[in-house]
Amino acid sequence: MIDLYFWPTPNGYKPLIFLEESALAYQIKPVNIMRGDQFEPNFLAVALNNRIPAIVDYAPTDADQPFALFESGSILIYLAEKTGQFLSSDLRNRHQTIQWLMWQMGGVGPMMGQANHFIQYAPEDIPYGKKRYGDEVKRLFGVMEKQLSDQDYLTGNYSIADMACYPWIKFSDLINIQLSDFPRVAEWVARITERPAVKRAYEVGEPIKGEQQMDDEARRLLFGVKPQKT
Ligand SMILES: N[C@@H](CCC(=O)N[C@@H](CS)C(=O)NCC(=O)O)C(=O)O
Repeated sequence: MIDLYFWPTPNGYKPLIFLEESALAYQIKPVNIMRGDQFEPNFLAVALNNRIPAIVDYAPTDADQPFALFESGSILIYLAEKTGQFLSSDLRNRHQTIQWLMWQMGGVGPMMGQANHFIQYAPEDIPYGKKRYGDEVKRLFGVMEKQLSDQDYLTGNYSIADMACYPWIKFSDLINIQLSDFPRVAEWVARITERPAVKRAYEVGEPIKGEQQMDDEARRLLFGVKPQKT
């Protein structure tokens, strides 16, 4: 059994998609990051970095003691190695997949996160931030468009690199990126959206948010922004 510490955000969906794609038994432990659950001692004992996602594997292959991990990329590699799925054993393909996974972890995720922050959440309008991160995201989409020009997935077969990119790339409209400007990326999004396991992941994940909104308390917890006086 694997416990997945989860909130329905792009990083949260990466391991949830893997778990739905594989036959691994798992249960979700919701961590409401808009109410400060990420700072609770029982979560910090699993994920010192106070960020979701994290997992605890109660049946690791090496020993009886449970094994905890945070960082979505490391979780995906761990799950791929545990199951032998979605990460090739061929040396070149394996490392190309890890390369694109790192590209997501170091590029797409942080840059889209910052673009989203300046466009949706910054308490004041900062055109420089919007342009800097928006331009970088467009560059990354262009790179992805080239990589997908002659193949359906980032490194040939559907892999953990695709699982890492998909939950971010699919919300491009929120940061004013037109997917129609990147037709091969748009086809790739549509292809992955149709996967039954991906559909199940969002059916499982979305209801966990319930009525939770991005309110003053969430802004304070996530961005250190003081509530605005009315
Ligand atoms: N590099 C980390 C990023 C994790 C991350 O930023 N998680 C966000 C949700 S997408 C979070 O937990 N935020 C809580 C906070 O900022 O306090 C990963 O890929 O796992």
